[in-house]
Amino acid sequence: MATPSSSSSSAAAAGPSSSTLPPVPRATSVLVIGMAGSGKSTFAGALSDYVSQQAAQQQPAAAAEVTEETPQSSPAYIVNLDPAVNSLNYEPSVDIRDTIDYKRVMEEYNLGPNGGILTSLNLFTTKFDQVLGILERRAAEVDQIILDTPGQIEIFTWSASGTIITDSLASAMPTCVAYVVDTPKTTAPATFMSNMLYACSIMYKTKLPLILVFNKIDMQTHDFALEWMSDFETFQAALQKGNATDNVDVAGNLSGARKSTGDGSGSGSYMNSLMNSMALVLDEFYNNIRAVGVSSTTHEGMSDVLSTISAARQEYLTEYRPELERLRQSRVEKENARKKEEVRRMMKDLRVGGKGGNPAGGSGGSRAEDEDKEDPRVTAMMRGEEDYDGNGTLLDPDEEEYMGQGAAQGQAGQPVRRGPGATGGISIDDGTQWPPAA
Ligand SMILES: Nc1nc2c(ncn2[C@@H]2O[C@H](COP(=O)(O)OP(=O)(O)O)[C@@H](O)[C@H]2O)c(=O)[nH]1
Ligand SMILES: [Mg+2]
Repeated sequence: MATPSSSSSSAAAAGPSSSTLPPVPRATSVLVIGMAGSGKSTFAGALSDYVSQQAAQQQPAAAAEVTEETPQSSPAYIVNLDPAVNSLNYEPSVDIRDTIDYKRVMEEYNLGPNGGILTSLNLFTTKFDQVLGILERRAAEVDQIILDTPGQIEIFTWSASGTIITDSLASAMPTCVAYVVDTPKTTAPATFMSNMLYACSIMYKTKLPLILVFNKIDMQTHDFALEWMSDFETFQAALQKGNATDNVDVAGNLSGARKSTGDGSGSGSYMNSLMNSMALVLDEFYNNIRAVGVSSTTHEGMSDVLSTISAARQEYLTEYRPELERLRQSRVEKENARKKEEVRRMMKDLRVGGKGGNPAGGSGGSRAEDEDKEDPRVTAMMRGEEDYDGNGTLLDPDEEEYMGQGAAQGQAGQPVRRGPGATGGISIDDGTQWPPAA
């Protein structure tokens, strides 16, 4: 299992200076995702408070005096993406509820609660470019941009709007996912496994660094979870003690509640053998994942969360961003090649006189042969070379004069008179010539 590290971002990790991506900003954005009631909003507020407290403590007294006159930027910026939440324990900087009235969406579109959240999120996503503009500006001033997502986890993770929000955020700044787990409700192997599978699928879908945040450790220590993740046999032992849906005790030492049903009866059940196999599959995931325990109410473990976000930022810079850069580069190259090919085809279709393709003058070569030859004038134009001496003026072919580069009787780039006696012509695609030969 990856452990928290306090490494910070470096310019070198940000990639080459010829990057097609915007420069790496100061902020790291943290997408807070998790099941309903796991404590996402409480965690988002607590993280913001903690970051602010840390910043205030680190600020020297002299600097504090200056800030009384000139307001300093806040070290965290929170975005609420849950349209259905009633009250929040923090003051969001951007709130989806300011733009979208979730209840009206439900009424207007005749939807239930889940459909209402999904449609609200879709409507909000149509404005997300504006939100992203704000976040990009803020990213230069704050350390963290925290995004609190709707309780219905699948609405955010598997909807088009969730994907658009995640991808556009991740291409604008270092981004990681904080997957919040309700630790007291995860002590049964089955619920633990279900949470891990969810986290795993989110990690592979977003391809972003993921942090497992075991929340509410003031109620239940997360040691059992760390043990299950690091040692497959302890998870197997927990399964042997009873049904996969039974909880371990509050101390997390696998005796107590689970032991009371532990006559070995659970070990042979379908559920238990499924859990066993799943745990083996997830072994690789556990090796690449960062896990921290935190209490969003007491702030216990918050410093670990911060250092883990730092490590996740580093991972983004060394793994996600270069891949993003590569994809963007290849898209640009493909687009350039497509444009080049289009120009080449267009010039072939509009070939005007000249040695290679003068239909009226007759070159002696076949049309197929001509097509294989690259027209040096087209190549020159696309490269912007000096030897292209057209003046760039587009002339209406119906006008008396048009630009006939290399026309049989004209010099390259010289206007050629069309009409009786003109030898230039425009070859059109079906092999006929215009104007038709007399
Ligand atoms: N004891 C304890 N309760 C918490 C903690 N974090 C959240 N809660 C409670 O869990 C409930 C759900 O929290 P909320 O943030 O609304 O969850 P969300 O639906 O995931 O956003 C609330 O009653 C919170 O007070 C924590 O760390 N410790
Ligand atoms: Mg919430």
